[in-house]
Amino acid sequence: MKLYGMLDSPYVRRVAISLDLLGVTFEHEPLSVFSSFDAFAQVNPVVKAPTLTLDDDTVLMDSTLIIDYFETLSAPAARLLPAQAQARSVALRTVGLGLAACEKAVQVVYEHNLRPSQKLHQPWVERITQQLLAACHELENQVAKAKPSLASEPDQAAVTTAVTWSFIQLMVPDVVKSGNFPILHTFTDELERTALFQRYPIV
Ligand SMILES: N[C@@H](CCC(=O)N[C@@H](CS)C(=O)NCC(=O)O)C(=O)O
Repeated sequence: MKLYGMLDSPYVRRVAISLDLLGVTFEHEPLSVFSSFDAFAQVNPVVKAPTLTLDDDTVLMDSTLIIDYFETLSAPAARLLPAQAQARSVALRTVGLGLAACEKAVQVVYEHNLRPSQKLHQPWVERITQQLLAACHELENQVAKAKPSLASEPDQAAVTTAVTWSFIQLMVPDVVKSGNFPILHTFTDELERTALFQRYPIV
């Protein structure tokens, strides 16, 4: 089983950390969807990171779907999302906010790094920046209220929150200022110090 994609992708990183937590053994191939487009296309013609190839050569993509597959294979007690409906809705809201924040941060990065500056569409930049900041504020409030598990075995809400925040601070620290999000900062700092997170460094 092989996980393709760079760990500076929050989607790849949340899969790697989740699989580790679930006790799944996998190989990691840090292939870039940009600098190794052709090599990536040999594995998955859609060129999306993360891509995960199963032992029977099935090619999976999309972090949530990959994690879902391995959650299904795991014993209920080992799963990273709670089974109980109310606790699950809280965790899913946290994960949803994290993923939305990642998506908007990726759009901001692509807008500035991939599009020629004379073709930048300012109203779109403003829209995605507003959405990114809204997702971060909602996530800050959500983590304050819901306190995803920070124990030695973090849950999916905790993993996605910390991976999201580290990615945002790496890629768009001038847009999302750390000082305005003290809870996310402290929460992530704690998880980034763990051996688990350090096995999958963002850079
Ligand atoms: N919803 C997807 C998003 C994955 C995604 O957009 N990954 C980026 C890398 S961070 C990618 O593949 N970019 C190349 C592209 O979209 O063409 C997931 O959760 O896996």
